Amino acid sequence: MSKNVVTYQSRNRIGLLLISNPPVNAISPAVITGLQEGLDAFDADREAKALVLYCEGRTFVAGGDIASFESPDFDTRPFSSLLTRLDASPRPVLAALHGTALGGGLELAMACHYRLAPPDTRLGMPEVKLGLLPGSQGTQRLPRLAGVPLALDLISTGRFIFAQDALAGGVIDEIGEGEPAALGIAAAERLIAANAPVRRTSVLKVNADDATIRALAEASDKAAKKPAYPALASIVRAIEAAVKLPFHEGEEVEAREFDRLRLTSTSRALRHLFFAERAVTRIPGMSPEVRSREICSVGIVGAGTMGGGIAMNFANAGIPVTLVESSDQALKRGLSVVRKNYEASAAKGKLTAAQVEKRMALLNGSLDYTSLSGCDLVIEAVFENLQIKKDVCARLGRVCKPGAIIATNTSTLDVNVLADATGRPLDVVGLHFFSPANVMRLLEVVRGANTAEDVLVTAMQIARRIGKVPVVSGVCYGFIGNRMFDPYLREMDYLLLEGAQPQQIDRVIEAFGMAMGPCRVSDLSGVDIGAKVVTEAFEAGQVPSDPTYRAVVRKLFELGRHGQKTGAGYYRYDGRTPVPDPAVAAICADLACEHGIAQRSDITDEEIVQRLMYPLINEGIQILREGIAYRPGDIDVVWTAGYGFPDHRGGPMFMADQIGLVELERTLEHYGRVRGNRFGYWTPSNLLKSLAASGQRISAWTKG
Ligand code: 3H9
Repeated sequence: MSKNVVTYQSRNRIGLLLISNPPVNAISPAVITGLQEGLDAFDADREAKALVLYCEGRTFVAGGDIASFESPDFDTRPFSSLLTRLDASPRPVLAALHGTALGGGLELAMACHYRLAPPDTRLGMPEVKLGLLPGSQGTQRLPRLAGVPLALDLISTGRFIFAQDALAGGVIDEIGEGEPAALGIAAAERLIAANAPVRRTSVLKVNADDATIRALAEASDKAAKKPAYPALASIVRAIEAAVKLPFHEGEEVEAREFDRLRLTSTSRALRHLFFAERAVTRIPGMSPEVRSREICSVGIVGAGTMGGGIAMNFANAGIPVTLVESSDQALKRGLSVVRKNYEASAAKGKLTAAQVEKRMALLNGSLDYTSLSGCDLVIEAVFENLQIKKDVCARLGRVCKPGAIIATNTSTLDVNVLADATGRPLDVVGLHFFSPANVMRLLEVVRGANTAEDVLVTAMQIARRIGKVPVVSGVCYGFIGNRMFDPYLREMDYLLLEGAQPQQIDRVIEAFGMAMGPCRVSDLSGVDIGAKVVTEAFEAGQVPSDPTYRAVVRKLFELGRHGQKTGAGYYRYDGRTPVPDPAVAAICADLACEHGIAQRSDITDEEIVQRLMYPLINEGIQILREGIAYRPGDIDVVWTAGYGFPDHRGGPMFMADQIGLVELERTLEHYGRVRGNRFGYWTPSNLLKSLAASGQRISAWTKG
């Protein structure tokens, strides 16, 4: 048997087939071979009256091995044939699940005749999140067991359900407590005693009632609205085949759809992000011996929108938080906003009233810094001003206990300067939360020049504990995300000066796939905030002395058009609805005239995408070169988890390879020629040039 990833043994007339393929028992070629050999052994074992299939370790099979999908000759058919063989077994086969049974794992379980699981087992078909559909009979078996509406729901959303819901939906047969082997053996003994028959999913008929027809029509409509995710339409076609065709013909439809989807850029992009999100916590050069510090309590300075949102993350994870404010009024206001947020979740049925109270009880307000002296981690989330933050950091340096971690939530200031202000820079790290901090998944963990290794490791672990996707950034202006955002916004303003309309730019960028166009984003986050950042960057010499740089945002601010909050910015607002405003075109025309910029009417959709995206990508490549980000995938995670970048494009670095580095360099140089390059905006990064020249890909790049 191959490498013992699968073993067969017989005990008291029951065959036991065990999969041991850590970490998640994914189906690899070795597992398939092992299962085939295990079934051979069961076939030869005439004493055995039933077979129990189960897994070692933390979970049942969590799916096909995603890495193997990259192989040019990957094929689902060997695994499907194995499932056909299991289904056809003349003696009962039981799957004893635990942990998670996902994708190919659930397909394996459904090919068995009986399925049992402890109550905390989670089941699902998450292939759609990889731009795929279940490729080994899942689209044919699940509708037969659970009906089309539930099967469509699970397969097209990829959501997981607990064992109780799986039992109610007909996906499993029994819930039991205990180790998988013991659970399976006990159930097998009962079946043998009752002389229970085999039950083949493949022979079940799919219920083609009105609910089925309605569910298929609705799923088809939804799929048509999301052409960037072709798996949705494939899923409908495969489930329709389950309704209309015999099992094996439906299986062929499914296999063809899987083969096609596997090669799409959407699936490649989503698979890339799956591994990139898991790679982010690996810190190059960090010894596995480095132990994290224990975090049992957290302090937060500042109970404003940011501080309150940050506090919610920790309360949600059951960690007590001390919130410090400078006035009783600010503290009360902050805590009442948090309560309102929780109550809004309760009103939507996402939390019970008891959970709201439990979380609120974990939040303690104080006006006194000394109440932070017992906290293991203290995060400052005060106003973004260097002197204010330095003062707060200095106080924290004095008041926090030895070994406590001090974190700054700055988005633009120098973490090294703030670290020095504490007098104990080893204990300091940047934790850049994104707004709304209780919702956004991304957390930039900023590693200062002196951040201790165990502080960094602890920051990454605590981030995971509160459900964030942490990405390490070095210290630079704007860190990874905002530094790349800068050229994107810069070109937005230039295009407006050149005659593009906000609604045109937003339409094109939203069609590209960004969650929201840059003009709407600017209005939502506040033109005043944007203008302040630009003005400060000018004063600090962080941007070139270009008088036209972000001239539009500065002008709108000057005119009191601060965005949605003042009813006007890049748009005029009818409530929260942006309405195109001719006044903006007039403001831009005046500005263009003032700066001697010729307006034109030939700005194409393609130019908008290239002007906004290509300099952003170029900046990302430069960030890699400088070592601010460890890996190209880290940048992709920052943008997809924090900036609404379309996941089906895999992130800016993945996209660079899709464009082609030679083409990217050529296009940057083209705009440098036609738009002028006095300030170096269009100069390709040296790393881009060298990779393009040597025919390499950016996503395969590692710092040498
Ligand atoms: C499929 O099944 C297609 C079939 O229909 C047809 C073909 C047979 N493959 O997430 P974690 C690794 S498509 C390869 O950090 P957790 C992961 O990279 C598949 N590797 O742990 C990580 O490695 P590392 C459908 C996998 O406890 C380690 O395991 N199934 C796979 O937070 C731990 O992962 C899915 O899409 C895999 N399938 O969460 C399920 N899964 O330590 C995807 C995990 O080197 N997996 N790894 O970074 C998950 O949702 C979560 O991993 C799971 C555990 C919930 C299982």
